[in-house]
Amino acid sequence: MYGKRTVVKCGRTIPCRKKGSNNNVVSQTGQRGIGGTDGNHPRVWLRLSVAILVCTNTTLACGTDSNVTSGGATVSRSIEARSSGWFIDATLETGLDFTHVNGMTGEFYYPEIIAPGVALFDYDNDEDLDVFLVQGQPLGPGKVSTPLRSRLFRNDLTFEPDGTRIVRFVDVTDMSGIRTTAYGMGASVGDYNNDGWVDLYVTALGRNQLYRNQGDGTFRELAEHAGVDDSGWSVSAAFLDFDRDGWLDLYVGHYLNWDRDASPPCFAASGKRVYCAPQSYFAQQSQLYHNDRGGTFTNVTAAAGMAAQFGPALGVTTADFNGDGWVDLYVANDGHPNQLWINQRDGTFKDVGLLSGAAFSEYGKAKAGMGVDAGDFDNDGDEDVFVTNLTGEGHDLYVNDGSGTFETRSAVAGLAYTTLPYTGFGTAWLDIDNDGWLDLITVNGTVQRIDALVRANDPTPLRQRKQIFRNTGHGRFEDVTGLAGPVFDGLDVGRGAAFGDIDNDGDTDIIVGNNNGATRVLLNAIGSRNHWLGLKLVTAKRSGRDMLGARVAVLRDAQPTLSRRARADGSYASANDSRVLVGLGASTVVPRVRVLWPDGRVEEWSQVPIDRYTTLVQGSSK
Ligand SMILES: [Ca+2]
Ligand SMILES: [Ca+2]
Ligand SMILES: [Ca+2]
Ligand SMILES: [Ca+2]
Repeated sequence: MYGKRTVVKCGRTIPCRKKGSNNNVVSQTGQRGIGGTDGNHPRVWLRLSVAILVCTNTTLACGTDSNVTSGGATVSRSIEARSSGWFIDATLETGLDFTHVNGMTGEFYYPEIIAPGVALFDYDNDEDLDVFLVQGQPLGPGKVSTPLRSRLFRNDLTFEPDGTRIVRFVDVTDMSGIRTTAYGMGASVGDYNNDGWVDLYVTALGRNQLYRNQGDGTFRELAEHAGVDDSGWSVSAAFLDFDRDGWLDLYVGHYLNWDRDASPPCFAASGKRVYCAPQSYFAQQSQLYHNDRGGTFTNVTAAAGMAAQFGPALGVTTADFNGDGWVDLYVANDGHPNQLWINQRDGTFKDVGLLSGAAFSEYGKAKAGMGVDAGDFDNDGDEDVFVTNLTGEGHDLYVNDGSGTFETRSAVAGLAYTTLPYTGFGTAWLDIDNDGWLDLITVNGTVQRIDALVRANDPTPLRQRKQIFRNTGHGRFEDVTGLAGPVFDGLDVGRGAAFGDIDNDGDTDIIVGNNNGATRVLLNAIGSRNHWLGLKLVTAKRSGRDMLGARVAVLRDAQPTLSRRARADGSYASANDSRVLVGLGASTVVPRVRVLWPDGRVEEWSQVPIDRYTTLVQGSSK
């Protein structure tokens, strides 16, 4: 299934080390916390020794000669040399063999065009990102003969003695106990029971599922027991500790009331059958659940003040937008005003989308709002928002003034007209080239048939290119899609996208979930040419749970402070790498790292090594 191997060799900035060691991953805390000597601790990766062989080559050549083995033959080529652009398509050689089925019947059932999401998470705690891929179901009788299941792929990342990285995904669904049956939409991840093993929440058209990670490679489905077995139709969800009690709560974004048997067909002016617009259906109420600590949740949607105001939610991201230390929530609604739920610090939220300037486009229009992410693109210390929209609308950039008030600068930033031809879904702020400025990627695909593709007898005539925008550092973005490589020239029906460092080489890679098509693995070929800081932020509790929502300030001499956060949410229907990866450009100076923990405490570290991942345990700074 995976005859080829994807390899990335150590480079100027990439420490290499021996096979079997945990490359580029160290614990800053040594004998303390989860990096300590507790022999009973379940984490495999903590027991791995750190044997680092640092490449001494000072040129990029050290990273330009890697090996790809196929069928016993070894082909020498590097990820950089193989790529004429910024990303390579490593789908086949990594073994991520998955094709989404949207269950279409020719009846233009609306849910056909909404999924699938992707999750990147380290379910087995061996310090590499594994992948969960959401599958559809037949939407009409008798159209699909074999059972369709979402799949879990384990990342068996290994390192050759020369530092070569080999990414190989192995389908472990059957042994994992994950057995999805509903029509899958998306996935979100978070360790809801604080045992150090990240859990999985699967959204669906139908009943959602909560898979508790049992720490032995298996999962147990407990949504009903936990009280989060929403039915209806949900797409994006997010774990967030909104009351700062140290337990992750859950927001489940709901989309539309759709009933297959009560959905009249829709037609274009030409008389041709088309997918109905979302305005054909009523929005469904999104849900907020409070974690009761004993493995169960309480629905607090009404108590939190969120019951009355809701739109058709597609994208969800959590961040502290007004800088008061309490996590807030941004919801991208389809055709309705987007919502900015500001945490009132008393268990309630207040939607200030309209007042804050983050609900509409700069021309006062409520757009389609699919993918969303928050990030500090202008390095002024606050969380800015990017939202993807429909073809003809253009995507939106909301720039935060630090207080949670936003100015829409899509056109000025160069993001309005360049995105007009595209229907964007998955997206993220990510520093593709690790120069310290957050760039943007969108994965695209329309929701109505593209005439030119229909005329060409394309079986999936919704396909579009992906786009990359480089942050110039001056409030503007350049469309550099043409530099991104052949995989960015190809057409797909892009929906979910998960962002994370799949090969642990210090740059952000991507898994793209395509509707009714093959999932793609895009490996970053340029980020690790610069220096970087990799942080895993965890609790001091025995479990060492990922501290979603923790904010990091990277303080540099004579350069702007870089503000980032630990998050898994954002994008569209997907879950991202919860580690924090910070691009440092050409600088080899070790910066100071200040962490604002989700409970409000602040700590600072001065000796965090660069060009590798370090675990920072709350309470362990010296
Ligand atoms: Ca793993
Ligand atoms: Ca857990
Ligand atoms: Ca900002
Ligand atoms: Ca990478």
